[in-house]
Amino acid sequence: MKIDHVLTTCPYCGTGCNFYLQVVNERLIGVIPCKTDEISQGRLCIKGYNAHTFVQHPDRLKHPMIKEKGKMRKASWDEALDKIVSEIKRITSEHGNDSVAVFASAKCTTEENYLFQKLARSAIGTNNVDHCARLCHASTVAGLVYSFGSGAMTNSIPEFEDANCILVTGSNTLEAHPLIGSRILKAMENGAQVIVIDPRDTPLSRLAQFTLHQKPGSDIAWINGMIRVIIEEGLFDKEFVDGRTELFEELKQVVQQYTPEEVEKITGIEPKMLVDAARTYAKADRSMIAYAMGITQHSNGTDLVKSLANLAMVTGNVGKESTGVNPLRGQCNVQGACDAGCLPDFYPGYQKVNDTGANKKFRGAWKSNLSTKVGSTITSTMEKMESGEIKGLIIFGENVMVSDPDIAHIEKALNSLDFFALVEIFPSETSKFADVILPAACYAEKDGTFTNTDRKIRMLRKAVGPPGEAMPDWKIACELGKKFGAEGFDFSSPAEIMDEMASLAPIYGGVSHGRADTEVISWPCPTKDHPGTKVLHVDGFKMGRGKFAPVHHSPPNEEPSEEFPMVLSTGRNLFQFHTGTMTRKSPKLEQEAPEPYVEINSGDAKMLGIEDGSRVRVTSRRGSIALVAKVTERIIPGTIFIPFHYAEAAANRLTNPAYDPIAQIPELKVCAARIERS
Ligand SMILES: Nc1nc2c(c(=O)[nH]1)N[C@H]1C(S)=C(S)[C@@H](COP(=O)(O)OP(=O)(O)OC[C@H]3O[C@@H](n4cnc5c(=O)[nH]c(N)nc54)[C@H](O)[C@@H]3O)O[C@H]1N2
Ligand SMILES: Nc1nc2c(c(=O)[nH]1)N[C@H]1C(S)=C(S)[C@@H](COP(=O)(O)OP(=O)(O)OC[C@H]3O[C@@H](n4cnc5c(=O)[nH]c(N)nc54)[C@H](O)[C@@H]3O)O[C@H]1N2
Ligand code: SF4
Ligand SMILES: [Mo]
Repeated sequence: MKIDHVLTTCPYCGTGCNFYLQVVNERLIGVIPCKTDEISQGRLCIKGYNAHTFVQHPDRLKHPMIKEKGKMRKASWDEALDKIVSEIKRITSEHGNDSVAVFASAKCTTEENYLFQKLARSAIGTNNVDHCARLCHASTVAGLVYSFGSGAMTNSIPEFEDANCILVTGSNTLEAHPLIGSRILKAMENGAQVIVIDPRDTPLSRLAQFTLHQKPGSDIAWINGMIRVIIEEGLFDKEFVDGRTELFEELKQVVQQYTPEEVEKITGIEPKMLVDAARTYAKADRSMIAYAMGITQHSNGTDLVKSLANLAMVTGNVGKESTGVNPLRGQCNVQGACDAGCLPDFYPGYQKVNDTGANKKFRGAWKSNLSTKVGSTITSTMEKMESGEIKGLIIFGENVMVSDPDIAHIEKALNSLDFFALVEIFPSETSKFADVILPAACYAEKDGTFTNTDRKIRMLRKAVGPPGEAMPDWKIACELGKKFGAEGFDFSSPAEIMDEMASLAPIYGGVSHGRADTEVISWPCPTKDHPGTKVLHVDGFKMGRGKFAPVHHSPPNEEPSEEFPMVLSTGRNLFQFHTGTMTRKSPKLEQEAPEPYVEINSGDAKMLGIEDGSRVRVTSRRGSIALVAKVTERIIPGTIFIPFHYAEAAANRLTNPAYDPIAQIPELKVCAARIERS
């Protein structure tokens, strides 16, 4: 019996580890780490080691299906694709092109995402294309584009090891990006000071030299407070501030009122701890900031991101190795889906849809009349579905009935649609609402690329064939494009699709499968002989000077009240991934974290008569769920935490759909709730 080893990329987090899939007779039997991979260095986390287990699960979708009289029946590919095209055409001819929306997928390859947005823009005629980045790092893209001119991670994963100081906030790095977390531990071994600022204890905060706990939603106050200390004590980088930035005086004015005592009132952080942390960050030669959802998922998420950029610029920690502002991107290919233009305001390579030059360029290339009207985000699409303005929806690989805030509202929105098509690998909570379901090939069954959080192009290589009649998403998008009658959907391989994207998106100009097969390239990579770019903004910012943002603290949209006295935060655990369609089919992962739970501080639990392991009910203004209590010291009094992985007690029944006005990212990290014994 022959065992094949196929080198590919992990389908879970944005770290982008490579590993070998082991194949015997078309069966996947295991995962082997890859020692020569620059990112994973021969190690993996438990999700990576189990990434083969869901692929050949019997529940995989195997045939196209059409809903008839409320029941799903098998259909041929032709029939199902024709149905989608005729229904979408009917809707657009009656209500205009913007009455349809497409959700792309950060689980699909960059090549596939390139085709999803091309399908929306060129074949259907709308910029209504978006994906889960909206719920994730939309505020990073908006905030860092304002501050630096580019929304991506400024530095690279290996550089963590050489930093002298690492400030981690709103990132549970060892559980959500374990192989980045282990680089931070390595940095500590090398002598780096690590500062973790998080409302909960995380595995990393327990090891860090500095652990500060703030009230959820209070971050701008401590960031402004630190900047004030740094300026007052002359610890700022005058040369960098004078030479490379603007609006410093305005920033200086705004931070004045954030004295350590004032910051304590807002955040609960002790003045001495704040001052010590500020000094440590500012005095280190090379300080890195890493952050994730604890910063971005707020109704002022864009201001929060800008605020972290202020802190880095004031100390000159941008444009050098082992410094910078480093948003840890979440999904395996959320970076690539953004780069490929699955955003309502950008063509591939962050070229604005309402820029006449860019519009002309893409019209010429795609031979199609493209709209210059900025499209609708996921957040506003849900509202427009409910009001009847958007009537047709195609989703490629998202599970909105578990992942989007205020599920009762999502349910109403999906029920209001005239037509809904879903491309998936498994039946999901969302698939119950679909009129047509198409079966897709998953990561192990196709070629293509993911772009990881530090902008590296990572190859996916087909290890096994897809189940039943399932097809890779890129082929599905090509078939749909052709049936819509659009030009430019005649691709015979993902490599060809990447060539087209590279010819239109300058940041990918030098990227090809030929190169990515043997080299590790980070974009921007404008030409075939360009080596790629590890550190951004070395010689300057895209728009000239880096821009400080004088921003003030503002409270979350919903604050505790008598009826809802607790602050509810939501997030992740190590073993499960998102809505669990994949990890909950992996026996080892499911065994470790099998059921929904809520973390509550031991003092609060005692007061409420709640014991560890007892059944409780958590209720917010939008819904109520029953689950098990985990009594812990890990969380600060007055707050509770629920992982959003479990459909049977979905945290998003409770969450607040209020969103950031600029990025339209919902406030998934704070809402008011009540917890009681059930
Ligand atoms: N195991 C696992 N790994 C994953 C994922 C998964 O589902 N499971 N998902 C991937 C994806 S898409 C993403 S986006 C990343 C997310 O990765 P993370 O953002 O690290 O994960 P979260 O659990 O959402 O939240 C991070 C931290 O924010 C803290 N926090 C809550 N409120 C606040 C606040 O107001 N301020 C601050 N500063 N912190 C706060 C929480 O206590 C938590 O420690 O993980 C990726 N990796
Ligand atoms: N309360 C709360 N809610 C949150 C968050 C939070 O912290 N708290 N975090 C938010 C964040 S950061 C994110 S990124 C979102 C994630 O939200 P989603 O993207 O909706 O979550 P996933 O479960 O990753 O959904 C991906 C779907 O794609 C399918 N899939 C996998 N591979 C393929 C493929 O190759 N092709 C196709 N067509 N389908 C495929 C999977 O089966 C799965 O159903 O959730 C958000 N929701
Ligand atoms: S760290 Fe992320 S990419 Fe690496 S093995 Fe774990 S889940 Fe996969
Ligand atoms: Mo995410």
